[in-house]
Amino acid sequence: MARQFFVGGNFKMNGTLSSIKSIVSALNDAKLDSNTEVVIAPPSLYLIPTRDHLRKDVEVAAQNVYDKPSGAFTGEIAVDQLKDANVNWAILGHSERRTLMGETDEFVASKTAHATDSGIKVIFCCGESLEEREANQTVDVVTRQIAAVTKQTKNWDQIVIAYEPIWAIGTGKVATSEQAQEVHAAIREWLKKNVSEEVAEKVRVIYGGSVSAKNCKELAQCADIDGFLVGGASLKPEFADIINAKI
Ligand code: G2H
Repeated sequence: MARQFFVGGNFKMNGTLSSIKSIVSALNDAKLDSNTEVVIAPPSLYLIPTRDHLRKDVEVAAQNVYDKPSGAFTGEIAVDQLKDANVNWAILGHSERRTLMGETDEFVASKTAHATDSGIKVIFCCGESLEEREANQTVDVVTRQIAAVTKQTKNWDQIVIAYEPIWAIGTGKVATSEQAQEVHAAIREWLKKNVSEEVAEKVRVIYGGSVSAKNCKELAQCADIDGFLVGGASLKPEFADIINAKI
C-alpha cells in the first residue's frame, strides 16, 4: 500500500500572533494537494489560536512534549494538555533540542513512548552532524537514534520519522536527492531487520533540511522519501508549493 505523503511545517521559535495569523490565513486560502497530510508546528504559545483558526484538514503539532503526565515540571507541556487543546502531534528529537538542550537518545525515546502511548502522534527526528557524515557514520548514528525508540515503544503506526542531516538544517545546503534517498532506504532496511517488514513498509520517512519550493519536487520523486519537515520555508508562501510537491 502506498504511503501517504506528509509535510510538516516547523516554525521553530519564530513568529508573532499577527505573522502566524497571516500564515494560517494563507494556508486556509491555498489549494493544497488533498492526498498530502499536513501538520504545522508553531511555538507553544500560539498552538491554540493556530488550531482555532486553521482549516480542519491541516493538523497542529507542538515542538516538544514532556514524558510525565503532570506535576512539578516548570516550563514543560503535558500530552493531556495538548489533547485538551486539540493538538494531536508533537515534534520530538529535533537536533536543535538534542544539541542545544542536551536531549539524549533515551530521553527522546522516553518522550516518544509516552506521547504515543497517550494518544499523540510523533514526528521523530534523527540525523547526523557533518563530522559524523565525513567519518562515514551517518547510518550508524541515525539507526542508533531509532534503536533507542524501539527499546521503549512499538507504536510505529503513530510515528513519522524525519531524517534531518544537521549540516543541511537552515544552511541552504540541502542533501542531494541521492544522499537523502540512500539514508532513507537504509532506515527502511534497518527497520525491516530490527522491527518488522510491515513497519518498514508502512512508516513514513520524511526529509528535513533546507527544503524549498525549488528543491522539493526532485526530492519528492525518490522512492523512500515520503514527505518533508520544513523549517524556514514553512513561514513563507512557498510552503503551499512544497505541500503540493507531488502534483
Ligand atoms: C530542519 C528544518 C525543519 P530548515 O530543522 O525541521 O529546518 O528547513 O530551516 O532547514
